[in-house]
Amino acid sequence: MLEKVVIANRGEIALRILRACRELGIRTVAVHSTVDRELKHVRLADETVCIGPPPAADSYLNMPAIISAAEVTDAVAIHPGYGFLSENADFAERVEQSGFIFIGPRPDTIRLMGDKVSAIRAMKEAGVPCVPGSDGPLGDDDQENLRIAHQIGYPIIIKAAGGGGGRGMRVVHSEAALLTTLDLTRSEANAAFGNPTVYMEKYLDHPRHVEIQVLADTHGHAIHLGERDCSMQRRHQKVIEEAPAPGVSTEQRRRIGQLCVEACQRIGYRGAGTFEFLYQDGEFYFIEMNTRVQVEHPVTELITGVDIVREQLRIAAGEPLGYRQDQIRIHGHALECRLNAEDPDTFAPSPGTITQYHPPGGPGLRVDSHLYNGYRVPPNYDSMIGKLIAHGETRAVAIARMRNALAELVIEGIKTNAPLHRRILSDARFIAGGTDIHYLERQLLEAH
Ligand code: MV4
Repeated sequence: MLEKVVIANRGEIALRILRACRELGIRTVAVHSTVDRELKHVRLADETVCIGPPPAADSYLNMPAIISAAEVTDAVAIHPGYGFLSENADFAERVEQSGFIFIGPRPDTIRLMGDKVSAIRAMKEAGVPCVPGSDGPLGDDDQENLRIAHQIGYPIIIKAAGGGGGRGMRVVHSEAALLTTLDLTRSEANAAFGNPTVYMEKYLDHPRHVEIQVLADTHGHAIHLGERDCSMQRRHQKVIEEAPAPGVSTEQRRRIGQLCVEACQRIGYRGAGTFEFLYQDGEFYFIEMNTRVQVEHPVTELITGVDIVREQLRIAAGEPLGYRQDQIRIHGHALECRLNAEDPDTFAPSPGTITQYHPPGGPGLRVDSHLYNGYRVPPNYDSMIGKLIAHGETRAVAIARMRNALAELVIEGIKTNAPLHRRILSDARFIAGGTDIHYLERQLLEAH
């Protein structure tokens, strides 16, 4: 097994990685900014290295500082978590060139998936269903672009190859608006990502966001762990995730999961990954691939019993996957509520000191959080302060357990979005299941 791992992240995911390392007997190095000395995982780590001042650009995004921390502590590997440098191909490359193991896919795979045009091309070639579209980047021939859009049929969506996660896209409803919107999206993409490349897809107007979790080892084995539904979102920030996705049949899961597994084998994927799909009218359409562990990985862990972070560490150590596909079964249903330090009405960040913290408990409940009484939530980073994850034999049981958990939860000293979660968990259409990506913003928040 790996002897010592640098945890190049903070907050709940750093604690999650630390726990997985401990279970495997791996020593841990917590790297942290000056404002993060009091983080729970920093207190628990075997060694700590301060890597810079609070701004992420000077600490958690500072590649030389993180690699130096691995060098001075004699670590063998670096776990990037999610966000920060987790999907930065140049970082993965520098980690490997410095003689360390990057806990994630090969740098070339990260680069392939970072460019959305090359990601879609690779998946299409592997037989994964994609959204009808331009089949590559758009050129600068106006007539040709009008022809492509006409053939796809309006409405269409223009997306930046360098974008992803909702950045750099625009919907076009008619021919009259196509060329100016194309120009605008191109120049915005160039300014934001240093890459003016754009492509076109049919715009799906009421999809759900359904993603498939995969694991692949360095011996050519890959498995999928079923899907998650992440449709409950606001401004591209997921709020609640669940698994399995309401209405997806066992046979449909087997089919789309197998296509993702075959794609992993074809591209020599390594580690944990997520295939993001739009799911509309019973069909899956690939849009992007995430090459990191995701915030919402626990719902998959609860319904499959597979420890995804442990598998990431085992794969990085060169061990074969601990499971064959026929050993993966879906048990019951799981929900995750992301807890943010924010105003539940205005969504403004609400950093500050936690004066009272009483986490919920009971059967089928998991709390992934670095909070404790007296912890100060700094204003410098993402506002997520933890996750409540509920599991039950059925979706109704998981919902009942989550409602109990939200009723028990006490966090004082800062505002949190717990009241928003309580509202969603008692909404009739959420309870019915299968609401689309627009439901929270267009129905639930509007009506309020
Ligand atoms: C789309 C789409 C509709 N049609 N593509 C936004 C995030 C990025 N990952 C892809 N996104 C979308 N792509 C086509 N062809 C609608 C969205 C979209 C969305 C997707 C997933 C989750 C939330 C979303 C919110 C708004 C738009």
